[in-house]
Amino acid sequence: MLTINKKRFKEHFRRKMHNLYTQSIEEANNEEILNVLCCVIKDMISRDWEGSRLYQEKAVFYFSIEFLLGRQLKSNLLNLGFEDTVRQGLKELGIDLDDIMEAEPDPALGNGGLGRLAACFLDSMASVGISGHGYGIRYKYGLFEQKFVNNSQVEVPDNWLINGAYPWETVRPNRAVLVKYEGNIEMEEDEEGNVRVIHKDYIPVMAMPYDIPIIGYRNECINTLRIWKSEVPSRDFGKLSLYARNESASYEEALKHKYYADEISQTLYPNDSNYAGKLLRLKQEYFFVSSGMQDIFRKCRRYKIKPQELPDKIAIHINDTHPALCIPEMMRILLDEEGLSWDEAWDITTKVMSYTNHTILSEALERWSEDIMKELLPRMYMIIAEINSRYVDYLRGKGYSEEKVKRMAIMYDGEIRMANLCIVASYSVNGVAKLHTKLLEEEVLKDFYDEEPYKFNNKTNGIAHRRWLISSNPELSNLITELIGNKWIKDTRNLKKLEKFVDDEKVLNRLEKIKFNNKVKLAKYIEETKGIKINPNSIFDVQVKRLHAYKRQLMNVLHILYLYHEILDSEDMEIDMEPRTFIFGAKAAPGYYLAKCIIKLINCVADLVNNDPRVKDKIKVVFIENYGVSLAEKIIPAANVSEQISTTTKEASGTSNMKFMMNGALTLATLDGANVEICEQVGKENMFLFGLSAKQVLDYNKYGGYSAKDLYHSNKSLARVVDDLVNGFIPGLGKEGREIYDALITYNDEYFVLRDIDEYEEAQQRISKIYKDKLKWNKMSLINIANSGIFSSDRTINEYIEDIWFRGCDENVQNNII
Ligand code: 26V
Repeated sequence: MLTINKKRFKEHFRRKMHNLYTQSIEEANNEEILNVLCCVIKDMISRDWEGSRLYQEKAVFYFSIEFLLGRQLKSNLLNLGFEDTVRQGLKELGIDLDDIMEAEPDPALGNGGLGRLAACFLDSMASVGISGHGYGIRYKYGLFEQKFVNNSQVEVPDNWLINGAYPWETVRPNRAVLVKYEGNIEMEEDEEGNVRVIHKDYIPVMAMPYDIPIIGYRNECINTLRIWKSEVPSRDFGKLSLYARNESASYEEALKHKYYADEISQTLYPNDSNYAGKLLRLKQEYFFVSSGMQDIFRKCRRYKIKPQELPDKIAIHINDTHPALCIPEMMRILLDEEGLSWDEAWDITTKVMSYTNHTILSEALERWSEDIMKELLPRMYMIIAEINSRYVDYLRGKGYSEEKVKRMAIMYDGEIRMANLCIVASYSVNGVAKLHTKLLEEEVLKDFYDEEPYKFNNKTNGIAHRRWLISSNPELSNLITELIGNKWIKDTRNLKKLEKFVDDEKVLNRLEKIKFNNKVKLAKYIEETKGIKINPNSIFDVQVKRLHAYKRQLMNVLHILYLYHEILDSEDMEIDMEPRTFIFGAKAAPGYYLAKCIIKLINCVADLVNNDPRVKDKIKVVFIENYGVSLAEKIIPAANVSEQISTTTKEASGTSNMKFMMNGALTLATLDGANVEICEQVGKENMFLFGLSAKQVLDYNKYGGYSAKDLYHSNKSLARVVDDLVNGFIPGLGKEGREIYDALITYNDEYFVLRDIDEYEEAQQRISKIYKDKLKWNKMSLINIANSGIFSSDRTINEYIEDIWFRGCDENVQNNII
């Protein structure tokens, strides 16, 4: 076990400050102190980090175009067990650790759920002690910073790198690799008659790896997240100098080449639902896939692992379809570099790849145009075309109708369907919650499930409880340890032991006090940043997640308008309700106009309600700017109500639902995604459910029969809030109101907001009623915490290890079908 000694730590710190900055500690600013502290910690872990890289039983490589890490200092100190000593040591040097923690940048290299899940998985892989590493992109600009100007979202670039660097990273120039774009593929025959594939006249881009240590919880396991930066090849790459395609290229061409290379890792695409088919995005996908695959093969060659041994030695995980090119890239290396036959290469590749699907929204499915693929990545195109042709032959050989062959083909109508490629080439395909997996099997991917049912499995998502409970809610975490001991930290199933305190009023009161303290802290933050005073005794009702029509922030805000009318209508403007604070946090994709209109609506409603004295502070509405990991850590521990109100079937899993539950919030939800499993854990009496069932939604979608207009005409209070969107009732809301009105009424309310809103309102009333009975509320809260253990990502990762990565492929897959 790594240990730390305060005296030596202080000496090390002082020395490092001098070495890096030739200055004393007193002269340093917080950023410099942070940098020195990170260097000291990296020094301390260097031996374990080196050791973890040595070849273990089997290594997992998790490819993801996003890793939404969040700040690392607190979590690293927690996992190392160094926090107290470092805090004390720094204090003696006149430094407050909390100030340094606040100075750390929050790398926002992801959009939302998918990227955050990848980060939780890294944490859990290290903490359960497997050799599991991430491959991704080192975007110069992460997800934009959100500002509100006149109540609308404005995007500001996220310049997260301080002077071009990140304190936790180590650049490894000797591990740089070359990624080849465009050019021509030629076949050449050597003297022995072997055909060799040669890629000519390509554009070379250098991928420079930056390593971030991923520290396991008190177990000496340190894995690596390797993210790649694109650069123009340096002269070290021999012939591949600046003047790539031809040595006599002009200065202008050289500059063009530099722009071409730099652009690739410049920015994260800020979209997480709408597939746009942009060329640069495809360049990004191939960039990190090719670098990662080459890196893996370099490692394997160094350890003298033969290609045939790969399925026993490595597992490659494809996180959504963005890294799908792992499949043809592995084929390329095995065919063109290792000289294997197609059948041998295919056999190995399909025993190594596994794939997770994260959404059933059809607009998010990646389909690349064949023409773009052919032009940009000619060798990838050839290999995909060969996979497709063999697969289509196989399907026809089974006598399937052309309709069915068409649906299942990888290439069709000039497009390459990346999900189909992943399913055909992976030995495992999983969804991220039970309901989602069922929908994949029975609806979205039914043809494939009928064909190879043994490939399909569920892995319900989870969250890193070390970050989302222990480090973000220390008071609650300490109470839990005081009550049931500390075994739950390593195995969260032990949280169940809390149930025996369900009738213990003392414990329940302490739980309430902790929640109250967290609410006071959040209220302070909100007052400081937004100037809005909120009442910590009010119900904190929170919806924080990306803004998307299917997540139905709109239903939440229409309900607030409804309450507002109720207050104004009531006698003496007094209605019998517990005071509420509605808290929102959400970024909209910059090009998603309806989502931006909804942001504006929420902000305008907030102004209206918060500034109307007749409301007498019964309701407050706060939209916290720039929601992200660091803010989530402040907001979630302070929530009483967790809003998980997506249109049933649309939210694959959700993970904030789990974070809220673990922190004692009660869930207001549709039976969508992992909400179903939260319900299985706590029982429907310990949450607030409402809304259409999955079957009802599927039936509406299949057979029609839904009319938003009919609902609007038959329900006066509903019509009133819908009319508010366009009749000037909400000051400052302009054309955005019409846009939302049209989505609801003219375009028939795709996400059934008007269909579910009455039931939602009733569920909200149940909340108000139960909250009055503090004892009952606290009991429910305790039951939620006690049953949240299953949602630790340690559980999820152990399932991936057992059922997928270490088990390898099913014998049915071993006799690969094509
Ligand atoms: C999709 C796309 C589509 C094309 C444009 C760029 C882009 C970028 C990211 C994505 C991924 C969207 C899928 C996603 O984030 N799904 C979320 O995954 C979470 C983790 O499994 C899950 O909890 C959420 O329910 C699901 O929406």
